[in-house]
Formats: sequence, structure tokens, C-alpha cells
Amino acid sequence: MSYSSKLFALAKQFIPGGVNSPVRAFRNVEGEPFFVRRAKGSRIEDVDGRSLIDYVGTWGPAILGHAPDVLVRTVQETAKDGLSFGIPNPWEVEMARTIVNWVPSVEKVRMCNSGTEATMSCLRLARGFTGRDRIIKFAGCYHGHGDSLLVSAGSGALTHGRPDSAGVPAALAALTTVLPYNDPEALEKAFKEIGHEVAGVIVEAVPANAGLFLPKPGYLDLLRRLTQEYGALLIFDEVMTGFRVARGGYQEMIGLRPDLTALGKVIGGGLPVGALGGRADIMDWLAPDGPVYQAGTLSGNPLAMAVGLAQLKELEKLHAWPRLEELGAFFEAGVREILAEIGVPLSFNRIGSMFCLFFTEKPVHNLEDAKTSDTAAFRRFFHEALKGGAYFAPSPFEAGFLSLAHSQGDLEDTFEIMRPALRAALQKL
Ligand code: KE4
Repeated sequence: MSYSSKLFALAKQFIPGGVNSPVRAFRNVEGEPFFVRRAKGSRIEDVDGRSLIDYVGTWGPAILGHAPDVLVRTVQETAKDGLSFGIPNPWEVEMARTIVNWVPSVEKVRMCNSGTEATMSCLRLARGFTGRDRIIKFAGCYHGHGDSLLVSAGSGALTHGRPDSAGVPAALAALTTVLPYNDPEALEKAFKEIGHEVAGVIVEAVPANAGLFLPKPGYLDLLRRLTQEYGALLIFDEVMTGFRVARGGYQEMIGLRPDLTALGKVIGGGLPVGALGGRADIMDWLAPDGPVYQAGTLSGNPLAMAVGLAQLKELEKLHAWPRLEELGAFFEAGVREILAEIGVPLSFNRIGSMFCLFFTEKPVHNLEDAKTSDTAAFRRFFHEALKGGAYFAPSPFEAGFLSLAHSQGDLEDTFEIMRPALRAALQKL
């Protein structure tokens, strides 16, 4: 029995499902999760000594690779002067100034401790600022586990959402409308019917939690126009795309200014951090200046701020974003070559260093398209690749991540792993 198996058996005695976040339980790929002992650069090492090339990167934060020397040094240096104060500290001011300087639409920013806190606070702020209660979100977009966001399209599709999790009050879920993504007609119709009741529309700048799919040309511009026209706030969830797809996030790439932006992952360098930012006239509605309460013991924690800042500065120093695009393009070309060799034209979506190989030949522009994926074939691929030494996200409906620590050699090794893994997975199609 492997040490991972022993640990998992023990974990299940004390932790629900044996994990502290459901996706880690490998339920979407069957089998048991492995436990990691250490990680460095592009590789993780499990407790049984197996080394794997990592394409999850702790779901986004490890954009420089794991445990970069500059971040480890920063943790050690900063920790010597204290771990948490619960009192303002210089690092949080520097972090706020950096985010404001880098993200076009952000005039003020409040730090918190997770992406969930960031999006949850954006909703409360939008409701407080507009005095309205309704929220619009999109099928397939995930924004963390805040009650108003664990909602799927209700039977009365257009108006009342229904809870997507036990414990979410139906009355609250009913205030969230879930629309199909990349569907301009559905958007126009919804705004005609309920636009004046909508406090905010929240959307992943590039949806990457149902696999990854890109906004169709003009779709986000339409969303920006309609929210402006009806007085609803546009909330960009850039928890994954922020500081990854471009220095100023996806909004900088497309030149669009949302009213609020949720951030996380990269800005923590691997430590727990989230942030919400946006127009100053909206952000000033947050306590203590304004009536919308939002707080956190560890928000702006000096260690997390120092490490997050060090990561952002390193990305800028290394001119990371063109390099991440180059890596992503090389990876995509290699995967497409393998698919052509095997003769199965699976869909592959990518933006910069974020990607998703769908086990469907249908182009994927939304959740419905993504659901045509052959999950059994993905399962076979996942385990074959793992056996070969490459760790991809343990779900067909997640994104993959490259980091600056992934060498061309790593990617070439990965192609040699993916080729047989795809053959094995697809031969039964
Ligand atoms: P957290 O609360 O997990 O820090 O962030 C929630 C969140 C918000 N917005 C977006 C776009 C996100 O992708 C996430 C979290 N991403 C998942 C990965 N698909 C985290 C992995 C997990 O749940 O363990």
C-alpha cells in the first residue's frame, strides 16, 4: 500500500472526503488522490517519491513555478519580523498601489483571503451600491462557494435560479439568474425583462471552470453596454486570469473596463490571498467609510502581501507575459501535432498559459459544448498521463496551467507522455 493511500485512509477519518477542497478527491477521475511532500519549479513530488511535471500549479498561483527562490527568500525574510499583525502594514499599501497601477479599471482595492471572499464581497458591494437585489451569472462559470453563486439555471430559466448546493436558501438562489454563456440573445432578453432590477452581472473574464472557453467577439462589449444602459454593475472575475494572461489581466488585453474586479491566486504567490477592486465611487461604499460591511482578520497579511508582491515584481522583471504566451503556443502546437497523428481532432482551447484539451471534437464555446466531452476517455487519459509522469487537472472540466518554470524540455517530455496516453484513451472511442 502506498504512503499516499495510507494518508488518504487516515485523512478520511478527520477531514470530510479526506480533502480540504472537493476537486482534490479525484472523484471526477475515480481512483485515489496522491499526497504531495514537496514541489519545486515545474515538478511536484508525492510522498512515495514519485516526481511529476505539474500542469495544475496549485490552480494558478504557481505562475513562476513552485517555490521560486525569490519567494522562499521573501517568506523567510518577512517572517522574521512577524507573521500577522491585524494592524495596517506597509506591504498592503504597496500591494494596493501595484494593483491600482497595473489593472486599468481598479482605482481602489480591498484585500481578502480567497477568491470566494473577493466575489462574495463584490456581490454585496454591488447590491449595496445599487440598492438592487438581483444578480446575473453564467452557466459554467465558477466564482467560489458564496451562497448567491452556488446557483444553476432554474426551471423558469430566465428569472429564478435554483440552489446548486444543499444549504443554499431557495429564496436567495431565486435572486440569481443563470444565463447561457456566449449567447447574446439570451443576454438581451434577460436585460429587457429584469435589467432594472439587476445589481450586478458577474462573469469569469475567460471562463476556465468548465474547461476553458473564450468569449465570442463582441460578447463582453455587449455585456458592458447592457450593464451600463440598465444601471447594473459589471463584475469581472479575474481570480484566474488576473496577472496571468496579461499584466493587467484580460480586461487590459481587450481594453474593457468592468466596474468591479475580483482577484486572487497569482497575487498571493501561493499564500491565501484574494482582492476586490474597481471604481473608487463604488469601493468607497465599503466599511469603514461606507455602509457595506466587509472584513477579515488576515486580510492584507504581511507575509502574503510580501510574497504576492515579490511574485508580481518578478513577473514584471522577467517580462513574463510574452514568455508565457510563447510557452503556451509551443504546447498547443505540440498537442495539435499529436492529435493530427492519432487522427482524432479533439478541441483544444487556450489563452496564454491557460489551456484545456476537451475530449470532444465539437468546438467548445460554452458549458453545453463542454458537456459533450467523453468523460470516460478523459479519465483514461488522466491516469495514463499520471503513470507516464505528467499531472493534469483531475477533472475534464478544469483548466491546465503552464508556468515560467516549464522548460521546452518539460513540454517535449510531456508530448512523449501524452502521445501513448491519448492513444490509450481514444482507442475505445
Ligand atoms: P477560491 O475561493 O478557491 O480561492 O477562489 C474561488 C474562485 C473564484 N473565481 C474563479 C474564476 C476561480 O477559478 C476560483 C477557484 N478556482 C478553483 C479551480 N477551478 C479552485 C480549486 C478548488 O476549488 O480547490
